[in-house]
Amino acid sequence: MGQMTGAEAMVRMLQLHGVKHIFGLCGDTSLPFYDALARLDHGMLHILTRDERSAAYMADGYARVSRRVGVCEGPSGGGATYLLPGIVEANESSIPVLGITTDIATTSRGRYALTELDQEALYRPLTKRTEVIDRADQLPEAVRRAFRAMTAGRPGAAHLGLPYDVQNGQLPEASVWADAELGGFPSYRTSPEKDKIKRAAAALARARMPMFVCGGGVVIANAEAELAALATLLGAPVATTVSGQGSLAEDHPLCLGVVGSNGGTLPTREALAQADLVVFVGCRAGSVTTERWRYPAQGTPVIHIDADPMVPGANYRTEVALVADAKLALSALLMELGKQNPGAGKKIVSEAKNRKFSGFRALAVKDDIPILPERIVAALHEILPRDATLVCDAGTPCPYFSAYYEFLEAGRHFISNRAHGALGYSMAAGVGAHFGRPGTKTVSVMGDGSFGFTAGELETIARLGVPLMMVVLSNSSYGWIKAGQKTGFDQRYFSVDFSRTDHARVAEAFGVRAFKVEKPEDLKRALVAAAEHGGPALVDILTQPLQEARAPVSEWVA
Ligand SMILES: Cc1ncc(C[n+]2csc(CCOP(=O)(O)OP(=O)(O)O)c2C)c(N)n1
Repeated sequence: MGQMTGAEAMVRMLQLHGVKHIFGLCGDTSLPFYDALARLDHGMLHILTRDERSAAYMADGYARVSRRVGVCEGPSGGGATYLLPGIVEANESSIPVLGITTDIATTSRGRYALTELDQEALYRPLTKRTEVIDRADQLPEAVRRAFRAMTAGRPGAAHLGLPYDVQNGQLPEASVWADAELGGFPSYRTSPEKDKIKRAAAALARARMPMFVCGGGVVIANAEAELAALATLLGAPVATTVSGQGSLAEDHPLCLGVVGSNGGTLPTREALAQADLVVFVGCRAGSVTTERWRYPAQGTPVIHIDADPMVPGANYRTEVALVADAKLALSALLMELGKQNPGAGKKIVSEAKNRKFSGFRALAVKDDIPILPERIVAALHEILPRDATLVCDAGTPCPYFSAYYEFLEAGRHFISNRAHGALGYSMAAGVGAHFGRPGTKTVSVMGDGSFGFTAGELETIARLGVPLMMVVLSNSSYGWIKAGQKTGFDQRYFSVDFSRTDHARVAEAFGVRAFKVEKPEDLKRALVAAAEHGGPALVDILTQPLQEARAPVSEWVA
């Protein structure tokens, strides 16, 4: 019987699961794995990053747009700790990302080997599955388990540790097989219970004004068409969380847009208050979406659809919990409901949107210096194609683009790291999103705080010629926190300001085409030039500080 090494088997197992891209950074313990990648003909592209954190964020952005497992890798010790932030974000955001960390040899354990770390203990609370593989012959099963864990039920991240001697060990070729379908997600969809569908449908039919509040789970389950059909049947408005954007195209007459403390506005909150039945779909009803569990008001009748049984009932008393895949649950409700008289949802939506956008439009034409965020959002919306993907960091970008940038196509066109909102996500996640959906324009929007976390990846972007458009909203401060000090702590500004960096010059030094914009009249020209430039481009915009802006944020501490 033919044999292969553990390192070769890892390469083949990824290939058999349909992996096409691996984001990562080399290390001593990874040498056999890299050598197998170099020697074998596998059709996978390895994207060398400048920080494992970025590799994990790239895998995350990649998975979000491609519906395929994102794969990242790094070495033991610092590689394993640096990969972690992206793995945690993906896991909490229900995105399948596989983190592979190589490790010291099993025979060196406990002997103070350089970079030794209990990887399994580190990753266990933060992933759906973690396993440090002890013997080469256990590798194929461990990889299959990781792919099942990542893609079935509520999707999430997994970690595999690959010790040096396991990479060099032998195993039978025949044990190397995989179910290619597990390379995409969601796999193994579960149906809702029939009697619960009947009860939920009866409640929906009785309701005068049902409304949907959709989280990231609708797009993850690819349930956009079923949602649109059900909302239309009922005439029910569809609100979303920040991550739920793309559940319904925003020019749909029933799409209310984002609600909550980050990107929600008074008109959208008041519209939601008119619901006499709320259907949460793929949504955890967390602190941001519900403005700390106040909107919708406690006591509003709730139907909750979620793949994770721990979610329904966590935050609202639930009339019917449908623990199921969102696509299957929504289509079962559609079938059960049959014909209905649609309610007056369109009127509620159009009134709320008119109120919300009239305030926005008045600010979007102002000539203030520094440039207002409203003007930047409007200019980007005007010049970018309708299927562009925007990746937004925490700070100014997330609430502004959530509230005011209308995503006209359903599906994943907005990405933000909403589980932890760690700064420095968007540049790397934008690279991953580009590789996941190379035919469309990807734009990463970040504050200057975020830029500082991630600037090293400009080299990766330039080296690979990634046609990513980057926009830096520069206000020389950690603006979100400064705004919190303004509103909650009597303007006692403390340790939130830093000095101005010329981000355009930094980008140019890396070989990235760059533009600096200080005056509003120069804004659109620079954005068009960056968008039309075939390669990587960055636009550095001197932007109104967040604490002075009229940000669509109801609470700075969520
Ligand atoms: C890794 C990390 N550390 C700290 C924070 C807390 N935090 C949230 S927003 C913010 C300020 C963001 O500053 P910047 O990126 O410049 O954007 P701005 O708010 O100024 O638009 C900070 C420090 C965070 N989100 N992530």
